[in-house]
Amino acid sequence: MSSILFECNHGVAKITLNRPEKYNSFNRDMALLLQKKLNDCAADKNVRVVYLTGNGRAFCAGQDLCELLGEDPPGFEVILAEHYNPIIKKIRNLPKPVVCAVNGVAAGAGANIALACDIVVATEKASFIQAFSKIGLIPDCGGTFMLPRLIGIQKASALMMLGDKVNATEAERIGMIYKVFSTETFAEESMQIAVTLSTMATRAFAYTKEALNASLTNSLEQQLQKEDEIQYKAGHTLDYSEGIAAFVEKREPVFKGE
Ligand code: LHQ
Repeated sequence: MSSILFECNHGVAKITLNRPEKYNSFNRDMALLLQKKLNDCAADKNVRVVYLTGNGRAFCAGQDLCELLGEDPPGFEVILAEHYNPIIKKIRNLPKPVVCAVNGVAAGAGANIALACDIVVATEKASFIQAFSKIGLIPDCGGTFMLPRLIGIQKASALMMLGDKVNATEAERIGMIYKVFSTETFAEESMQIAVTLSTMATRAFAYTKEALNASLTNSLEQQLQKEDEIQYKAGHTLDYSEGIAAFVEKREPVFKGE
């Protein structure tokens, strides 16, 4: 059985982390396969949105700690440079929205991969743990970049040092994630977000991501300049023409992501 399941329906590419007996923790094979699937999603114009989730009780428990003790384990420099950093960069630079549907516990790298996604939703049973401090490591996968920007440096420091478990409701309350859904409706409602996005103006989403990425380090002056440049590009898409035409004609737009 593959460590990553993949299916694509009506523009929604569903990527499922699939090592349930290991809480979908990452070994090298799963990390490289996830990168390949993200590359495929970026290149395939039929894919309009990516929906990332986990199989079983957990979303992802981060690094497979058993792999570190196995025969010929990958070194730390390999794990970050070849496994996790490319995953984070591919998610942030993917010119399409990535919805992360956190179906259970998200710990260590698993938590920070989720937080790198564009829209993060969770089942009420999910939780988020910056587990790194419990094993003497620092938060990676861009966690030290994203988490303080999401919830402020004070809460981020405390969660990273204490390794507290944050339940999904609290994660929503403090702005770590977008929304929590009940166990009964989670699968349907999280997928509905992806389906809705898949019918919208995909290239505008790519430009929105580009602008948001830039905003994380730009001054206001630089950011206004960036918006100026990118809005010009958005204004030359077919979806923009369609959006305007549909408004004037008082009908629903049919966006093709072009
Ligand atoms: C696991 C794991 C796991 C293997 C649960 N590995 N089996 C970067 C730089 C370089 C090196 C290191 O890594 C990194 C990035 C990182 O991600 S570092 C952080 C690594 N992750 C952790 O430290 C989390 C470890 N796991 C846990 O703390 C708990 O398992 C959590 C809080 C996630 C869930 O707790 P419980 O709900 O009580 O479940 P459990 O502990 O009973 O786990 C269920 C099974 O999953 C169990 O297997 P078993 O055969 O006993 O049923 C665990 O061994 C397995 N599992 N996490 N990371």
